[in-house]
Amino acid sequence: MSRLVVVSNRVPLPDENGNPPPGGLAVAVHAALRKNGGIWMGWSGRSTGEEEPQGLTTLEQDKISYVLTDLSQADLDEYYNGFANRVLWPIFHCRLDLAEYARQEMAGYFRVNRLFADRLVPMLEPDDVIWVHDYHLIPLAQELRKRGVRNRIGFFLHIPWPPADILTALPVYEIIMRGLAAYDLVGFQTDYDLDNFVGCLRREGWGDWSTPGWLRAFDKEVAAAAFPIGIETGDFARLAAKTDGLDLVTDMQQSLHGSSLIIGVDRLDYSKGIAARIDAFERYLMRNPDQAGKVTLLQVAPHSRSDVPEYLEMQGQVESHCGRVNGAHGTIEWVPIRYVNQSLTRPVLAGLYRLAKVGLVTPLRDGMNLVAKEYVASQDPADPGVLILSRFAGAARELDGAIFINPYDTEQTAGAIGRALSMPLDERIARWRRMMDHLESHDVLWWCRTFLAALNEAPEDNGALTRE
Ligand code: ADQ
Repeated sequence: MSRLVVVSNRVPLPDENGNPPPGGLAVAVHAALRKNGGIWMGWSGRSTGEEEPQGLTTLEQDKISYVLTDLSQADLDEYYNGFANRVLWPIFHCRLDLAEYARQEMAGYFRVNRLFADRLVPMLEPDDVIWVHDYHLIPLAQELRKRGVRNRIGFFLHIPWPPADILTALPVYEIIMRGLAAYDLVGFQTDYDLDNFVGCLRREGWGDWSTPGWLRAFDKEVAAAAFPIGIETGDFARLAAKTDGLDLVTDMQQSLHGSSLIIGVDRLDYSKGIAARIDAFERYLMRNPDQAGKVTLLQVAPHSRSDVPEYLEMQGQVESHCGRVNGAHGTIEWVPIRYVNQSLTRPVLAGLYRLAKVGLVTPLRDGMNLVAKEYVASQDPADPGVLILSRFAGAARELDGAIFINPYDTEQTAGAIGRALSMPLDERIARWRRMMDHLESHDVLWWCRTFLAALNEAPEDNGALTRE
């Protein structure tokens, strides 16, 4: 059986007992790595003042080698904070207004991908299967091919792929497209993302479907499909069912004094639509003055990418929206929005999801959105809450028991909050059951297995044009 080699920007390291850190992706990929042994390579999280940092740490545990490479401060600024998070992230989330393109940062992005390739090549064995994750590392396969690597290489994009009109605003979109076409298998979250990718190929005359599941791209055959990522459904359901004793959840419940809880949980990112969500909640309060004191929104949003200026700006915006709503609608006894930037443990998160009558998941654009799935998996089967879900989250393609909203339509979201809070029990159960059945059969292990099975079926290095 082939060894698995996983490459991602960051590597979720196991604890001292060898347990993977919480998080579906980490758990599933660790399980796959343990099966036949393997390597997980990525950035160490350290940046140094050296121009070419030599630091490479290898940790061995349970048949897995964790290979962690240091980056220079310039690498970090240009590759991570620069091209990945100020160019690719906003463009792939259809926010051209926030994209800050700079040639130097693009050069840093390709330099780090070359560095990853240089460090990976000496560790590879001929039968290894390589799985690269996400937008930070799109050019990696091309770099590996240039170095003579003929192994199967698969890529999974965790974020959306934009329509051609948006992507073509990226000055180097052809290089990015060629980079992706150098893989043997390219996986997207949804069929929409896949269609957008094919649309980009067609628009420029660079390729199209040749047979179902196979694209002809830049005169090379590439397998391409949607592999919607799942969560650890069973674990979330079990955690949520036994959180009664968790102090934080109990305290939260008591502090509500019988009022209904609505929950939002997101990394503090402009793609998540948090400010618009708060506006919609305010709209609901204005339309339903009798609900004052009877409903509370808990918005949990840990800070993220605070080195990127657009994130700092958005943090200020969310804070001011929360302050405005609490000032205008709150009373001495009741704060309408509880806004916290803390990271919570998974048992607490599961308990809070279960406590909440409504899960409010309203991204403006999202590859999948795991919070929507975690909220559903955490519900009490006898008295489940209602998921309100943006039609622009990848999860909307699967969770058909949600109330769908357009997050740009404040009135619609406000109406959905009212509808969710008053939904009869039988309708809540029927909607929840449909979603839970799907999440049980399509959990994160299913996702990992399905992707790797498809990659193993792809013919080895079938590309001639990728090794220019
Ligand atoms: P993210 O943009 O990070 O992921 P999401 O899918 O919602 O978005 O995952 C966030 C994860 O962080 C969830 O597992 C959630 O429980 C956890 N989390 C959020 N806030 C937390 C808090 N305060 N404390 C503890 N945990 C918290 C990217 C893409 C998504 C895609 C995923 C996976 O942007 O679209 O779904 O990758 O492919």
